[in-house]
Amino acid sequence: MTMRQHNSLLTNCRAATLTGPDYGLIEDAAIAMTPEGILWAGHRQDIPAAVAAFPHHDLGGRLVTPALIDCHTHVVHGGNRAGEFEMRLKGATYEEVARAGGGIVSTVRATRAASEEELIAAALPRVDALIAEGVSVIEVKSGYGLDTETELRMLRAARRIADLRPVEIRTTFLGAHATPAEMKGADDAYIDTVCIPALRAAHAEGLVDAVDGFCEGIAFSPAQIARVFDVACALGLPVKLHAEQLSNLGGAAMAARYGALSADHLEYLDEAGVRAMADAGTVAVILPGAFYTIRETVAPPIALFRAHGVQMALATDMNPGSSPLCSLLLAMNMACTLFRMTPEEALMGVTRHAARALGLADRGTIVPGARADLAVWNVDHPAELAYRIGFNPLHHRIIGGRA
Ligand code: DI6
Ligand code: FE
Repeated sequence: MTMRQHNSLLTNCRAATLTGPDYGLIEDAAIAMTPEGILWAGHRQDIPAAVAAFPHHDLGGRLVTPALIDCHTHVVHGGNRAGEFEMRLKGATYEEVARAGGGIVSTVRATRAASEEELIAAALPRVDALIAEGVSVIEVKSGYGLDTETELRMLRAARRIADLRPVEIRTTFLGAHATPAEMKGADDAYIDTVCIPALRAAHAEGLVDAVDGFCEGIAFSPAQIARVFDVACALGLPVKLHAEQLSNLGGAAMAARYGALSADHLEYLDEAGVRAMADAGTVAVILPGAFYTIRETVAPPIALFRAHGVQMALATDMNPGSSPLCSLLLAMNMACTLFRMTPEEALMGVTRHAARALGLADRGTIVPGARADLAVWNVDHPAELAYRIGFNPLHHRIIGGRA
C-alpha cells in the first residue's frame, strides 16, 4: 500500500494552531498530514502543490485544535473514596475520616489488594471519559502502592492501557506520595529503604518516564524529596513535583533547581518561587479539581506566572480523594471561573503547555513536524471549549493522521 493512500488534506476548517496570539487561529484553514505527522498547515488558498493532490477531507467548517493532553492524573488506583466524601458531608472532620481508615491509606489498601487486570479494568472507563473529550495523551502516576511490588504493578497497568486504547500513556513514579501505614512515623526510612529501591526497580523494567513527589507538611520535606530526585537524575529521568498545595515549603524552587519539567498545584507559591520556575523553564501545572474538592481558598498566583513568563499547563489531577475529576473540559472551565485564567490560556494549558510539562516537543501545536493528533469540535469559537459546564462538543479525534 503506497504512502499516498494514508495522506490526507483537511479542508474547510478553522485551525487553532496554538502557535501565536488569539489561539494562532487560521480561518478557512487546510492541514496536510501523513501517518508520520503534520506536513503543512495554513490558509486554504495557500495550499502547496505538493499536497494539493492528497485525498481531501472536508470538515464542514468545524474547529480543529491539537488533541488534548491531561498532564497530571492518578487515573490508575483501586477502590474509591465516596464513603469518606459522604462522611465529610455529614460533618465528620478529616481526623475522624482518617481514624476511620480514610484518606490516601484507604486507597493504598484497595490498590495493594487489586490485581493488574483489576487496576486496568477500573481505570479504563475513566480513560474512556478523557478520550471522549479529545484527549490523546494521559500522564499516569503511581503512588498508591507504597511498596515495590504494588508501585510496579500500577506502572505496568498504566503501560498496558496504551495497548488497549488509542491513547499515549506517559508514566510517572510517585513513590514519594505518602509514608505507608506500616512505616508510620518513619518517613526517612521509607524514602531510603522502599521508595528509592522501588524507583530503581521500576526504571530497570522500563516503566518510568518521569519522577514526582508530594512535598507537603503531611507528606515529605524538600530534603526528603531531593534524595529521590538525586536518584532520578542519576538514572537520567526528568522530575516534576506536587508543590505548595497546602503550604509553602519551597518545594517548587527546589524542583526548579533540578530543572523540573513542572511544579504542580502551587496555590501557596510566592514570587521567589515563581522567579525560580521562570529561570528554570519549569511549567506551572494548575489543578483546579483539587482546589474545588478540598474547598481551598487560596488560588495559585496566575498573575505572577503571567508577569514572569511561566508557562501554565492545566490538568484534572484525577485521583479518588482530593480531585475525583474526570473531565479535562470541566477543568478548563474551573480554571477560568475559579482562577480567572482566560479561555485561550486554558486551551494552551491542555495542549502546548501540557506537552511541555511532559517533555513532549512534537505535541500540543499544529505545525509541520508535530504529531498529527488533532481534535475536531462542533463549536464556532475556541472559547466555547472552556465556556460550557458539563458539555462535550467533540465531533471526532484524528490520531496519527488517520482522518
Ligand atoms: N496531592 C493531592 O491532593 C493528592 N495527592 C497529592 O499529592 C491526594 C490524593 C488522594 O487524596 O488520594
Ligand atoms: Fe496529584
